Amino acid sequence: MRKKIIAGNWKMNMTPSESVALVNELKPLVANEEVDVVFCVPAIDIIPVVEAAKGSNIQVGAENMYYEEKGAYTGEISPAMLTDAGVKYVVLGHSERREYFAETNETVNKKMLKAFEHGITPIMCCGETLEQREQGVTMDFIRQQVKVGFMGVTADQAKTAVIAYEPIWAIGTGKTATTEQAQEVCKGIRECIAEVYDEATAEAIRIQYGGSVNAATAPELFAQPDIDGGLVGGASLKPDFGKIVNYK
Ligand code: G2H
Repeated sequence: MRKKIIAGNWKMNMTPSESVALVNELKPLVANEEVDVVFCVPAIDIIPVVEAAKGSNIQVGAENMYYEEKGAYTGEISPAMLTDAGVKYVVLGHSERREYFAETNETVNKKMLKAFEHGITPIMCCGETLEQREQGVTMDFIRQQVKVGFMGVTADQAKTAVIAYEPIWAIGTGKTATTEQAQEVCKGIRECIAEVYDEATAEAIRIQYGGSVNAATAPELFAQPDIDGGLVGGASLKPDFGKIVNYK
């Protein structure tokens, strides 16, 4: 039985002081030990959020990181900086990073390998554009993202990873994929993992759905056999997130 993982992706929204206020507001609302609860927050918010979340079930994630250990990479954050600050998860390859910051399957792969090396669990995002869906190439595109993203990742590492399926056309648009669409792709991703690794790895890996998840859509989405939780943007900044975490 896979434990559900429900992660907030704050994106570029909270200042450090706002982040502390939000954690304090949400802490009692997300106190559900039956699921893994992760707050993925901007780099500058990590330290105050880790501090504010102490003693709660909230685990803290980053929204990105670099794949080098250290050195002359102005503006970047290393994996060791994240672990030292208390980070357990990192979102990699979000479509916004692919679109605005030139992330490719190859750079995502380098970051995946680094994250595992440092004991950080990656939440690797994948998902198709509306055009790709209409052309019928959704699964081909996603399979490529997954295959390249996991290159060199061992089966034991892959078992601990999280994949977030986020159709680009559903991100921040208020247009959630239908439950059937989300389940179909998450199942396809699991089949891809079974091909690359084996059944045991496919059974263990957790696959989230992301894209305008809210308190109304979460229960049906999370009840699907291949959907192991959600990566939640807009609704993770509101008390609604408590309802999503307690979707049952
Ligand atoms: C998709 C999601 C979180 P939202 O990017 O990663 O954001 O729920 O606002 O669509």
